Amino acid sequence: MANPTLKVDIPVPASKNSKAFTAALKVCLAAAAFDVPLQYSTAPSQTHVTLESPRDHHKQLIEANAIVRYFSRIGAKPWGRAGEEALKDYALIEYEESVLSSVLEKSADEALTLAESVIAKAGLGTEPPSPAEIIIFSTIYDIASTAKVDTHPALSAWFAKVVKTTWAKEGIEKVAVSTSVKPIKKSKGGPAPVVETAPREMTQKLREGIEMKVPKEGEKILPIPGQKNILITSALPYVNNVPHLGNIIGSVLSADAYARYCKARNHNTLFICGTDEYGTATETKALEEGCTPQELCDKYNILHAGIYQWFDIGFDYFGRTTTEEQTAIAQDIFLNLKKHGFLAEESVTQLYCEKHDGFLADRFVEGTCPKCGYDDARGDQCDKCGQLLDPAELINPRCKIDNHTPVLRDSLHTFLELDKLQPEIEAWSKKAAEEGQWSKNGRIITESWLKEGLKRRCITRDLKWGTPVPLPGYEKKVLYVWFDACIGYVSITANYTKDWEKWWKAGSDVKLYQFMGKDNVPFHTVVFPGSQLGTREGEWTMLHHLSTTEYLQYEGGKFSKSRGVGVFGNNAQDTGIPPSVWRYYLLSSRPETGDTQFVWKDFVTKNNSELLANLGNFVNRLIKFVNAKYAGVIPDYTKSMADPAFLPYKDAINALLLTFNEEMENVHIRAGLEKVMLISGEGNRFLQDNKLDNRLFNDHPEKAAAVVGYGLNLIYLLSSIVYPFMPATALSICEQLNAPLRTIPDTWAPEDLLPGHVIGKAAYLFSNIDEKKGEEWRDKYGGKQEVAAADDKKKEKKKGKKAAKQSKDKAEEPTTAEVEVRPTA
Ligand code: B3M
Ligand code: ZN
Repeated sequence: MANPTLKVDIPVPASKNSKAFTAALKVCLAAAAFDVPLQYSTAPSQTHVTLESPRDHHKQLIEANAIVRYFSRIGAKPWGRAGEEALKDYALIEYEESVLSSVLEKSADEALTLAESVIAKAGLGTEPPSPAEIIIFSTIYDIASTAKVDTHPALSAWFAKVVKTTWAKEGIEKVAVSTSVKPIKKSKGGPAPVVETAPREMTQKLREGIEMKVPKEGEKILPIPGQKNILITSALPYVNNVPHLGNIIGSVLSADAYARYCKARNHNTLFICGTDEYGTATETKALEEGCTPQELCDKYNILHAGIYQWFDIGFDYFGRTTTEEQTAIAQDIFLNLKKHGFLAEESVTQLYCEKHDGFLADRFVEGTCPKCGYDDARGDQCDKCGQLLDPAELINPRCKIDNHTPVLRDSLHTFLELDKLQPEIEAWSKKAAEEGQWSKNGRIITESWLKEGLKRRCITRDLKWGTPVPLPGYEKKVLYVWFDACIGYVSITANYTKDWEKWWKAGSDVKLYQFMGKDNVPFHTVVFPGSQLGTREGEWTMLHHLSTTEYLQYEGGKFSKSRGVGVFGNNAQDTGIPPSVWRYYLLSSRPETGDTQFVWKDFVTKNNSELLANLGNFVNRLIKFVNAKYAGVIPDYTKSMADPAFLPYKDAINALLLTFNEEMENVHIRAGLEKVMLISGEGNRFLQDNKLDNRLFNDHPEKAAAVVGYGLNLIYLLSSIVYPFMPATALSICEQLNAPLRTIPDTWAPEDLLPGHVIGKAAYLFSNIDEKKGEEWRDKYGGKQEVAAADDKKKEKKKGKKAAKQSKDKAEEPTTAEVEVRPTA
């Protein structure tokens, strides 16, 4: 797929040993290495590079290293590594930022020595190069090409090799042209300087007022009183998991499609998310990886952000829960709840391991089952007889961590008295579910909790890694992750803007849309709203629309990291299939009303016979025709415009557009996407029926012009309705039309791209995927299917028994190894 051209402003450095030159070099090299089409302009007054990226709501990047990393993901030749490799590379970049650059300012010799030691160790020399390689090369480019480097063998060998690569030659030439600073060594026989040639006058003639609004540089998105202000959140992913496709469609991707829809309607919209970082699971994983919980979170936060960026998820802000704002806001809510009498304290007896000095979560205790005598029963359940257990019942209990015999110990905990809040929660949720059109499963789960009767819930834990409890005597305790987690939305907003209260304490001026998998529902519809109501601060922004999904299954089974089944985070990018195709597949099989399946065969079919055959074909056919026959200039199409033969198409398109907007306003994303493809189908039908070809062009020029004007305007409409689902595709269409991203109208008429407007060159939106490739990927990511099936059966059986005993807790299977706290009887 063609990448849209990005605009970059390059500083005009005084000399090549200046920061401005290094920054410009980094960007030019990265553009060459990863094949990113750039439109360069010079910015003599600035010392940094400015990149405007229409892919992410015209966000501006001014940090050269950030731009290099960005290009490495979005280029036509991406470096595109994730996981360990990406982290290593990132560490190298950090080294360049924090050590190498500052040493260089003081002493060139010392910098060369440092670079020598780094380069000897770093696994550089990939094709395309890694972001770190480009960054380090640029930083030492000046000294390495002027000073004597023979005394640094690794460095000089590497440097000599890099300057000969095509990307380095191209980038160095480019920087010379763009900054007017002569390159240091002109490699013989290298490509001639790339000069920006304008093949044609790219005249734009557009109807006014159709452009999508974008926030100005550095401007924070804030609610505008009296306007439609939309706050969108997607469930905060646990920091210690690598997300799989099911997680991605379950929250972030669905929320992104809706956020992009709102933005394309010019609604004032803020979309936030971040990683959920506290809890035992993080502590345990950090132990496993031999680092501190904070280090673990830092690492995985980057990993998550990278995966979402690849999927073109356009968060306005992606934060995290381990921040000072989180502590301040969570503690404030906690203290307000206490002040108004909604917290109670109780002593709880739990198993405690004196050896490692900690309370034990149920599954961290093992022992002999009191029911059947099996000697390897877990604290919560016996694997042999299937009985649910209380860990205190185990005979000869032992700590799973160190085999020590735990003792019973009392611990004081705080409980949120949801029972007292029930009438208010019930009244609020009835109204909100109705007004906000909650998804069906969201309503059912909430109703079942309320019907059962709300019980007080323990909101403190004996753990280290969490928000401190602001009460004396709780020094060794923290807030329960699930009390904390939803507050994360608020604190993440507070990290985005100091005016966060405008979003969160705005009462009815803000409509809150929340996206999540169904297992997260009660915390968003009962526990968090209950906490908000209990603070007695009446102005809280509360949940308006709840969008929940069922599960996406993988080839008839479940995703499982440990068994290697399913497509996880970076696997998607390893296939080389662009993000838009993944987004299309996932959104068109979004588990909106029931579980759906990821099936490789369908994936290939949808690409080939829907995207390529329908949308791709329509756009490509017409744009090629206009380039070939009209030199890209839109003819005067107005003369035959009133042709009554055209009317039925316009009516059909407008009828579809109306339902499209209705579906999307109600967050029926799958149905919305279906309408997009139907509208594109109308476009194909229109071209077909009107026989746009050489004959028409020669014999009936007026009609041909009308068909062209009509069709191109329909393509422009399509760019806007495609945008929520496939933003990169929308941008490519706009690039080909030489027009900016536009808003989604209520009704459509062919009057936005005007006669005389010049379109750009045609580029393929999609390409065919060989069916054999699909089979290969299925084999590769399928895991050991037989084992998986057997495993699943076993689990199902267990689950059945468990479910019988605690049916109500089903929606709340603890995902982290929390200490389940029960008050003493
Ligand atoms: N981290 C669970 C999950 O990742 C949890 C969501 C929190 S939302 C505030 O599914
Ligand atoms: Zn122990």
